[in-house]
Amino acid sequence: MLIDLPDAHIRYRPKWVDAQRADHWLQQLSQQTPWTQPQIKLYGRSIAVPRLVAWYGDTGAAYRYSGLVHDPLPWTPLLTDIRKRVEQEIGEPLNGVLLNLYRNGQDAMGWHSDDEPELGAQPLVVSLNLGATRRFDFRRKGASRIEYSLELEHGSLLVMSGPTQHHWQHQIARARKVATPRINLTFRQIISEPAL
Ligand SMILES: O=C(O)CCC(=O)C(=O)O
Ligand SMILES: [Mn+2]
Repeated sequence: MLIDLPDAHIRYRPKWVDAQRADHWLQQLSQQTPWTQPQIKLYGRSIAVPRLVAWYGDTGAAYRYSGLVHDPLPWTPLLTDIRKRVEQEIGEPLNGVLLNLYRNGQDAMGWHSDDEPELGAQPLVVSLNLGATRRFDFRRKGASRIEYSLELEHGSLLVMSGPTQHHWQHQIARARKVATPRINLTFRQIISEPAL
């Protein structure tokens, strides 16, 4: 299903994997991932981001998030398998994946675009959703009104490409009623080393 937003290219595929496989991946990734909680500096203070993360990728695919450059963990057999399936689906290579664990509805991700220079001029971001359904919002850069929202379901795939990151921001807002975890895997293609 194509999401009809101007200046964007966004595709959403509910049930990209069946529930049984999605359950298995969620359980395996919850257990085997060395989750960390990065601290960001805000007005001179250190604040823990409200979620846990892990960055995997090819050697050299260093990625900057939360203001820090992260060296990749080496691909595991499971992540290699998922990566192959995702690459087959979209027909493009992907050399890194950011795993986000939202432990419950208190965990969230603020407004941002995935427009770091190392993602190139037209960033391709392919995100796989496992576990709790969470709402994914879009707003135009420079605006505050939410223009579109999607419920990202267990086993679904969201593909953002083309000009999307130039014109739009996205967020996962807090959700008071959500009591179960969600893992999101955002596959990316790191084109160059980040400028240090
Ligand atoms: O959890 C999500 O669906 C969003 C993750 C995200 O936007 C990111 O990792 O850049
Ligand atoms: Mn993002």
